Amino acid sequence: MKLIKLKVDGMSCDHCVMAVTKALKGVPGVERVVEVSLERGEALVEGNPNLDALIEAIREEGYEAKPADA
Ligand SMILES: [Cu+2]
Repeated sequence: MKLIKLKVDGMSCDHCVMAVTKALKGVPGVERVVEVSLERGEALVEGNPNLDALIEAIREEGYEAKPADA
């Protein structure tokens, strides 16, 4: 189990936050979506998901994502 932080670009309202949260919850290996922050443009996920799968799930909702430390 680990924490994974992503930078998420393009979120502009609470609906975006909900869409990203729901997308992340649907990725295999995600135990918990700790936080999706509109203000910081970040998402924090706990579990053992594939990083590319997380990014792809966010892209499918129409937002851009990358690892926060990249
Ligand atoms: Cu929105």
